[in-house]
Amino acid sequence: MIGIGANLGDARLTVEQAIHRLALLPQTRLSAQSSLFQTAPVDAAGDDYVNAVVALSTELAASALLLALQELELAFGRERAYRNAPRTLDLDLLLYGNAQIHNETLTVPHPRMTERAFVLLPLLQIDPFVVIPGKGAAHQFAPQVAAQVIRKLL
Ligand code: A4P
Ligand code: MG
Repeated sequence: MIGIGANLGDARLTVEQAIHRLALLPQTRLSAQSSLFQTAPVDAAGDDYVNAVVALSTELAASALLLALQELELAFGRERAYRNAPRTLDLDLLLYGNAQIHNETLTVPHPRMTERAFVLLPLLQIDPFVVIPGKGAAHQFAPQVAAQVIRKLL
């Protein structure tokens, strides 16, 4: 499961393009995608974000997938700098099957995912029964993020 966020420029277009690019990764298939959501910034200043979550089926190892995500972030950063209209794209590896990973470059499940409506609600839209390894059913955390502003984009 991949969390996608953007909050500069045409954030919605950025997220849509990012989903398209994720679907084109080698040895990878897009198996589900959430709606797009407009969300108030959490622990950050600035404009609202557009957020989404996608489920990938992939043969890539978690480390290779993280590298691919970082390359995509860079590619979007570069494209935008090139056009002199900077925008950011954040791609987080939220879940990798049932794996629990903790090393210098990667922590999975993503440590902050249960505290954030912009991750939790799109994730639950894809799979209301999804389990976060080490933490249990994701839906149990939903009440804790109920105060965070999140709106489904049509
Ligand atoms: N890293 C470790 N584990 C992971 C993982 N599971 N997925 C390492 C991705 N990266 C992981 O990431 C910094 C380093 O984390 C990477 O080099 C990688 O090795 P980053 O994305 O470059 O750093 P960041 O985004 O500045 O920090 P961070 O902590 O990832 O930020 P967050 O937690 O992702 O928060 N509010 C709304 N409404 N919507 C948002 O999307 N996003 C943020 C960013 C804050 N507030 C937001 C949103
Ligand atoms: Mg991040």
